[in-house]
Amino acid sequence: MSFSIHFTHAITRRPAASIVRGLRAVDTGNPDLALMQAHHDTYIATLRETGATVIELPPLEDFPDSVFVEDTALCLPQGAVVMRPGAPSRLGEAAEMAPHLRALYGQVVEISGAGSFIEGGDILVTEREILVGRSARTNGAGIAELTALVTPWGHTVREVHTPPGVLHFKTDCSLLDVDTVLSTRRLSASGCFTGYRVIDVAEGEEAAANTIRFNGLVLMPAGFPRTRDTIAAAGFDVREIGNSECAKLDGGMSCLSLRFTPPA
Ligand code: CIR
Repeated sequence: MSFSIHFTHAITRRPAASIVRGLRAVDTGNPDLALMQAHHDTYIATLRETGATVIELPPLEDFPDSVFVEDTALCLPQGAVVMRPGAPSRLGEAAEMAPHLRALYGQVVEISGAGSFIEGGDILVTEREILVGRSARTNGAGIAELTALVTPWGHTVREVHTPPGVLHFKTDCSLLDVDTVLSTRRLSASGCFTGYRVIDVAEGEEAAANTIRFNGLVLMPAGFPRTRDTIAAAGFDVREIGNSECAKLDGGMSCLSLRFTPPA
């Protein structure tokens, strides 16, 4: 089984009413909590359809962005790494996630340096390496700490760049199978995916680049028909999930879960 696309577990967190105070690069209006919850329910049901166990954590009103659990940790086969989010309002979310990981993993380590910042949205795990994008949320010290923690576990970390003005590295890319990456052209043009098969999202559908491959399915945001058809034509089993409310907060498919297989 390939650890980068096959998972027995996922962790999600229900959106809180405070989501209306969530961070956003451009204000396009507040998300509708009921609609976001409905989309979230479909997302979880789709993950469960693959046979995975999905642990749904309760909302955290003190952390408006806490539905975006991906940014709090990196889960690998050998252990979990608790992140240090670069957004000050999100820093405390990592400590809220740590006990849930300790319940499942023998090894849970933490990014701890006061000047180290790194968010899970900047990390793409493939079968052969871990790509980490520097961004407004992830700095060199954070990447150095992550590298020191996961190298003994047998992983190779490669630093890459997030396109200017893009929140996270994975806002613009995702893994479709062990050799195939879905990417925006502005990111793939940087050459960071040399050696992978790259499928570019359709022009004007950049927001479709953040998908997840979860067991047999590719979950993608609804509303990007040309990219959907391209992914389906490449042989993937695609599910479209409503993402209109998370998109108002720059969130997408990957942000909404931690995906992993705890050690037996
Ligand atoms: C934030 O700005 O942190 C949230 N509004 C969105 C986080 C999205 N997370 C992700 O891409 N992994």
